Amino acid sequence: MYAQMVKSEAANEDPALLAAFQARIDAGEKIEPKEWMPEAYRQTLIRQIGQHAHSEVVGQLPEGNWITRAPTLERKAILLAKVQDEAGHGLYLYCAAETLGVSRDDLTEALLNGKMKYSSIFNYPTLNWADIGAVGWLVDGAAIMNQVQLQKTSYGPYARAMVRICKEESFHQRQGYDLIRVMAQGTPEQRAMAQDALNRFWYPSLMMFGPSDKDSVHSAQSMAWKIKINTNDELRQKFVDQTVPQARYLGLSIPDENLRWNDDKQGWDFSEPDWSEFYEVLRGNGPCNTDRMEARNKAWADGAWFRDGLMAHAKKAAARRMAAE
Ligand code: BYC
Repeated sequence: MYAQMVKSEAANEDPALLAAFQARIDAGEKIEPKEWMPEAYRQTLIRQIGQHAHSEVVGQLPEGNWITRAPTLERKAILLAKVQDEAGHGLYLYCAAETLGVSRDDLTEALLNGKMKYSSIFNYPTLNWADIGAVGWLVDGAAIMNQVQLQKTSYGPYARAMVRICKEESFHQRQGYDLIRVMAQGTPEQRAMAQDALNRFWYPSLMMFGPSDKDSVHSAQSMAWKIKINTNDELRQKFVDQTVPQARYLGLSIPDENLRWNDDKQGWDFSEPDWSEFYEVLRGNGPCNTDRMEARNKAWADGAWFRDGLMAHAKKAAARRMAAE
């Protein structure tokens, strides 16, 4: 339905404007907020940036739950800083989406009423401390693999937001790897926890890149517009190639009996995730979908008085300014 909508809107647009727009994209120019853009380009960006922003905010939930249970003061401070960074990423991304003419409230309401998504990965639980290491190592590792290329995306505000996000994600990935390294080199019980966390987070992390290219609805158009620079499968392959040696260094096993080095492609062959599980999670049937949405709904309801106060203050300040002029 989305693809049909995009096509019918594009059909009403001036072919000369569309061609000039595509020429700018092909020449590697950045598109800025007040410039003409096809409606479908704008809608695609709102969908992707909005989904990305929601992911950053919902992504705080599985980790925030562990701040009070971090085993040392140092780990607590690191986790606190990381979770605060995720909130910041959400804010930069909502700001980037707002430049496309949609309000942050509209985006939040679309998330709460199920019209918008957030990353599938955050519907999996963090059961123990090793999971916090796995989230940093694998989840942030997968996120940064995607986001590095998004620094080159064609929409200026999105590309610029990505620069700072990538710097912070790099710290997030390293702290996760360091945490899991300490556990992998710890007692037999800690080592078993690290392996168990890898076992549970491996396939959900592979799913973060989206469906395989043959099933990806938006990739072709998004790549023609340079919203996406790499396909889902290209990024998934790069992630596997980066992560396998890291796991080996730790003495941990990737839970995939088909994992083999392929000399021809100079990369690893690996098993695809269970795509039926992925689509079930997208339909709202993952282990934590209900909890995550309850937490977001509660936060939105609890914050109503604060949003009302801000609006009342802004109105009074505007009235005072008008009176003074
Ligand atoms: N989860 O045609 P496709 C983080 C949907 S947070 C849910 O390939 P596209 C972090 C897709 O939306 C980082 N849905 O789509 C935070 C589409 O459905 P709709 C999150 C998914 O957009 C806190 C349908 O499947 N990163 O790092 O071309 C703590 C068909 O897919 C997923 C981003 O958001 C998924 N995994 O490509 C720790 C990156 N995959 O909308 C860490 C920005 C696909 O038509 N987003 N779908 O109903 C992207 O790069 C792209 O949107 C994707 C998907 C690669 C994810």
